[in-house]
Amino acid sequence: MPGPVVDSAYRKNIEKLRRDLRAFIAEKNCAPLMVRLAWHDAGTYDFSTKTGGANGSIRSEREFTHGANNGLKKAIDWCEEFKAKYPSLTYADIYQLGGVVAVEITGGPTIDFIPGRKDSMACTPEGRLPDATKGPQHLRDIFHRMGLSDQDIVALSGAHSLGRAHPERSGFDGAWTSEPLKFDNSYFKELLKGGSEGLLVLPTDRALVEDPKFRPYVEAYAKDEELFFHDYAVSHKKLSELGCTAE
Ligand code: HEM
Ligand code: ASC
Repeated sequence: MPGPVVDSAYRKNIEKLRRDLRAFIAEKNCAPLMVRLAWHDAGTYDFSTKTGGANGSIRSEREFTHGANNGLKKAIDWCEEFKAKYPSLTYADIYQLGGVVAVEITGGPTIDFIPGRKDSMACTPEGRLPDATKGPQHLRDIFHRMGLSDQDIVALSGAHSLGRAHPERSGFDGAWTSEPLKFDNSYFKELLKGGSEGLLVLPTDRALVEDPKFRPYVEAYAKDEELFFHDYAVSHKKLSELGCTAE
């Protein structure tokens, strides 16, 4: 659970921001980028040293210039507008609420959001986020370091239901599904098909169907969208709270 309990004024501003984010994300069609921003702020967490996590540090120039964060400066700048409107809210809460609202308004599950994350400008070393050219062992190295499980890896990868890769950002090109502004279980269905004309499969996506421990989750989520939504909401909440322990 993130940080110390917040007071009622803070909570009220969170609910106002939630509405503002719904309107903003719908108007800009930027749900995918908002989810990626939340994930890249949180995904630097190292369980063993308790460094990184959902702490707003991605706004520091040293961190947003990491290769993995290409393209995210745009979303960081959008969030400055919300920080100016609600100065008491932390960047960490703003980024994570953005990710939660983006999943919700594109048709995905409701993700429980607990406010109270603290901000930091401490930049973690480059290389803590996954490298899309690698395989299952790399995914495990990266996500287990965050304290997340094999099941979390597969469930969270379902976020690639949203958005696309951009050659100028990652070097990859294309969307994972035919409706990249709709959050559903189509990412898993496409994975089991083994790739469709014009759609993207990263090496790390393919790893999920090839690895014998990952694959059963892919099959279950392709078959049962409710199960996927349930597990995704649990895993996304964990991701959104990495490094934010109650005091
Ligand atoms: C986009 C890699 C996990 C959410 C991307 C892109 C890459 C990538 C290469 C394309 C970036 C671009 O060119 O714009 C990976 C790898 C992962 C991973 C290797 C390891 C499992 C996740 C997770 C989430 C996520 C856990 C969220 C929970 C997204 C979203 C986009 C994206 C929403 C689309 C962004 C846009 O359309 O602008 N990812 N990702 N990814 N990723 Fe992941
Ligand atoms: C995204 C993304 C962007 C923006 C743009 C809308 O999800 O990757 O570059 O939103 O499409 O401003």
